Amino acid sequence: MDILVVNPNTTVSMTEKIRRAAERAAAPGTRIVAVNPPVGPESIEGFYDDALAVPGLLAEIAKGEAQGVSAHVIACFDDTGLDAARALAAAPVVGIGEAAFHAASLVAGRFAVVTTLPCSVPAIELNLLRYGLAARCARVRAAEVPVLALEERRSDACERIDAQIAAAKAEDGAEAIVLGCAGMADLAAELTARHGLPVVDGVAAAVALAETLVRLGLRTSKLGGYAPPLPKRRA
Ligand code: 5HY
Repeated sequence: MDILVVNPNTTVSMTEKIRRAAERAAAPGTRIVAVNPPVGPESIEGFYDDALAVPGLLAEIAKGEAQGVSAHVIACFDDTGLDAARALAAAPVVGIGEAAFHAASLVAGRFAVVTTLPCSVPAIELNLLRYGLAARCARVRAAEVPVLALEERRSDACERIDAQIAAAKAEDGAEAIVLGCAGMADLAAELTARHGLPVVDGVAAAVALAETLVRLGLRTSKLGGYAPPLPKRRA
């Protein structure tokens, strides 16, 4: 099967990091096609960037549909444009945030999310409510790390993420951690080992869930909110 993994921001180094994480998670026989739009914000930090990224994301989803991919993954932790993408697509569309929340809920009673900046927290909290999983999340923490700092080797991003994980265990009763940024995808294994609890990367969780949906023969329902967009002039 072919899975299209879309990084909705325009930072190619992040797309490549996401590609590597997706390929590590993919089962034999699954081909990962990782892309990012040529237009839109270089990183998504908060509601404004999130909205700006949607047109470019949807254009990539449309290309994937035309190519007949088996499933789509939206590789931004806000699940940018997820509902619009599901209305556009016949194939399943999985957001890395939603996937990570469900994976964490299957291995822990309570989890905490560690994301980048405070401006990214409300969108994640709203998604938890929307998905019916807010009761399972003890807290959404910000490590005070800009998204693109995760692309710089010398940044203190890892130390800041470590500190938030330690606090989530000590103060929030977190039994698992969800990494709240696609740019953290390469950190899950070492953080799991260092902190002694499941640390979930949404890219891997989304690829695995997308493969499962394809194997179950499940495609996006075309009734109700995910019905195909009505034909009209969209200037
Ligand atoms: C992400 N932003 O996964 C989100 C994380 C965030 O450009 N890729 C981004 O901070 O909202």
